[in-house]
Amino acid sequence: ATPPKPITSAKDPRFAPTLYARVSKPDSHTLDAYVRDGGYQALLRAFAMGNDAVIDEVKKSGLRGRGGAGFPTGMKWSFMPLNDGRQHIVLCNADESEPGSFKDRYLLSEDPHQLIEGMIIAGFAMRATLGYIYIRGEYVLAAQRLTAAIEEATRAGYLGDNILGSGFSMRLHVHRGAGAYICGEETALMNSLEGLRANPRLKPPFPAASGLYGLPTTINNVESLCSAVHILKYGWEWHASMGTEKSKGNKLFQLSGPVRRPGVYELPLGATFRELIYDFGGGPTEDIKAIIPGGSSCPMMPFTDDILDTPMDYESVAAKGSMLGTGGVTLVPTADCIVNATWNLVRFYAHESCGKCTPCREGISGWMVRMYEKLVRGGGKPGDVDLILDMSDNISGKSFCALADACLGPVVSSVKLFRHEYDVLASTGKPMYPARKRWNDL
Ligand code: L3W
Repeated sequence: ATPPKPITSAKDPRFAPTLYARVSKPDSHTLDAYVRDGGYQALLRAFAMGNDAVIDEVKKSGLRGRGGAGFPTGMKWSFMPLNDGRQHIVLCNADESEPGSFKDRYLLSEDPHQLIEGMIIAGFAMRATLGYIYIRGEYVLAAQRLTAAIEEATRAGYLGDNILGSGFSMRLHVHRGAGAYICGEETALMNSLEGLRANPRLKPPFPAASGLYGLPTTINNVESLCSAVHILKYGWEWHASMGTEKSKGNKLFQLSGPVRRPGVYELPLGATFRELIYDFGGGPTEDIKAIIPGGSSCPMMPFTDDILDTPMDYESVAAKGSMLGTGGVTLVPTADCIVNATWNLVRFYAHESCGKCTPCREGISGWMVRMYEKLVRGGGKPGDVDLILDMSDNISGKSFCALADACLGPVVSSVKLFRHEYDVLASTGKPMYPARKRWNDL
């Protein structure tokens, strides 16, 4: 297939999305429309190339996991054992629950066949004849459309036995979660899928060695699997020609907060925050003091020219002390009390903690959330802010999974950036910026 022109800048007039190309088009979720738009061609190319060549193609493309961690996808696929005689499994993590992240939702509901094609390609590459899509329970329309799309694809011979005469067979199942953020942690997700309580498991062993039901498993984010379709369709060079030296390709960025045009924007990695917020988002509608760059777990950054001109790639955002994460960019208004806004996030993590390990159960769900409540309700005292930092230090790096550290992202960064707001509230009981109704209503 003729590849769309690679995008090297978000301002490039040739801007042509691939992942979101079909979103909002009539009947985009149906098989007929998908095939009409060139769907399942990538799969034919994958079958023609052979399993190992597909893994090689994804490796060379430079694709990195789009669920937040940015781990090289091709390398992850190559961890699967070869010819071990066991059932191999491909798992799709569609439990999108990170505050500020809402990109997978529309991939799932608007273009389910794109994901199905990505999963078959992944399954073929890794000799996995079984796949599960673990989707967050709240995504009802997406789950319905995905289930219908799997049925359609199976009837048309894209799933099931001997797919398109290739000799490769695969079955896919949709599993709906029941509303817990921790189920997005890959090992907790596997426990949940097995019918157990969603407690994370110890790593290593990593899923490729022992995953779902102890079988070799590879788990990828929705966007990663959809990206694989276009890599196979247009070739690794096309993907590698976009982005930066170490962060290749196009990515879905999400923009929320007080901005004229919030939404999901597909841009090359390395586009700047300024391009996303001003050129695409139309600019903020009120004064902004901070940016959360990649979903709520990623430390807040100040709303300065230096940050606005920072390229949105894994390395550049890390160099500024935060993380690109899922690319969920949230603007924090100046007029919002930062302690109250952070408390909102702390309550989220406290509520979503599985309670398995002490630093998270007692630290985040116990001490941290109570400290914030006390401060916001006006009952704090001057030493409380240092106590928050001390507690954070004691929790950091000591929890069983990343959830507690994820909570510390906004906590520690907001204290560092807006210490004066914390100090005023702790010593006077009054916030510098009175809480807006929407926070209090929660
Ligand atoms: C084999 C090794 N495999 C790592 C695999 C590992 C996993 C992937 C990434 O958390 C982050 C978190 C959130 N041999 C391996 C290996 N792997 N070393 O690579 O692993 P890891 O541990 O770096 O991250 P993780 O546990 O997958 C994901 C951040 O993303 N985040 C998340 C947001 C939430 C959503 C959502 O709701 N959709 O994405 C946002 O920033 O804080 O740090 O597969 O097995 N040696």
